[in-house]
Amino acid sequence: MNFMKKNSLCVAAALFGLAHASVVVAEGTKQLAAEQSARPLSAFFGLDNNLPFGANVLCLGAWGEDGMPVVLSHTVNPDSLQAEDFRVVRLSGATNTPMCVTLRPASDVDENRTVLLIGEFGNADDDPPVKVLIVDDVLSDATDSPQLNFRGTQVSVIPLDAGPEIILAAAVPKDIWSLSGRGTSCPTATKQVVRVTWTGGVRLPNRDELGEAQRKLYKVSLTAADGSRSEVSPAALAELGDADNNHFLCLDTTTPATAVAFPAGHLVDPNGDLNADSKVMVRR
Ligand SMILES: [Ca+2]
Ligand SMILES: [Ca+2]
Ligand SMILES: [Ca+2]
Repeated sequence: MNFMKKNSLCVAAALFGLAHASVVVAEGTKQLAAEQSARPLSAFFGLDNNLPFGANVLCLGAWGEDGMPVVLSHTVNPDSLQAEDFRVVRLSGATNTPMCVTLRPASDVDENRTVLLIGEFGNADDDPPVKVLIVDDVLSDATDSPQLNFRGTQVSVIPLDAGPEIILAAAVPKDIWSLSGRGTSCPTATKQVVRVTWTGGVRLPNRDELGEAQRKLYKVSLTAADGSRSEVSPAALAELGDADNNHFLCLDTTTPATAVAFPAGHLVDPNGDLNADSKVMVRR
């Protein structure tokens, strides 16, 4: 595939946008640059030689392989995604191309930014993976902004024994959260929803789905129009039960959510490692 011509136009448009913004306000430029640069936010060595039998549904032969979710800065066009677009580099410098890549299980509408890499990427105790490179065209799917290409970007690998953390929180438009997806839905009285994306799938240490106690552990910062701040727990959690790395925080207030926090030590990744302390700003 060659998207270069189209992409160079997009880059030109993006540069023009940045130049314009820098004249208007320097701080805004920084924010715009951060928002516009397509890059992997995290690569999480979730399972080493241990993908369950059920993973064969995602990728034939996945049973017993390594699993590494990669969360991207932007949602992507699934048609631009191939295993050959990714290269995993081990500590020794040896490289592997994944056997498969898939947006499943995080494939509900608007979720398509977590790419699960499946294959053999080295072993934790002997030559672990240290870096993921995107070596060919992977394209963002937004229709209201220039198309971005992740080609040429890279990210360090979070080691196997590290716990999961929240890597992204974003406001979800009502026309998205009111759709029924594979997971549970927010109550009808909900006024605002924040999608929280973890570096990998999380469960309770007993493998159950999150419940009331964990709902209360989520802390959402609200910032009113007059600048005053307050903190609440979500009125409900949703997007549960679909085995992906996303949760919906269903809020019963219209005061904009500006940050989300979750304390360390309550949830585990598929390898059984407890979550790290997380606090992230909410993207709009
Ligand atoms: Ca989902
Ligand atoms: Ca391995
Ligand atoms: Ca989910």
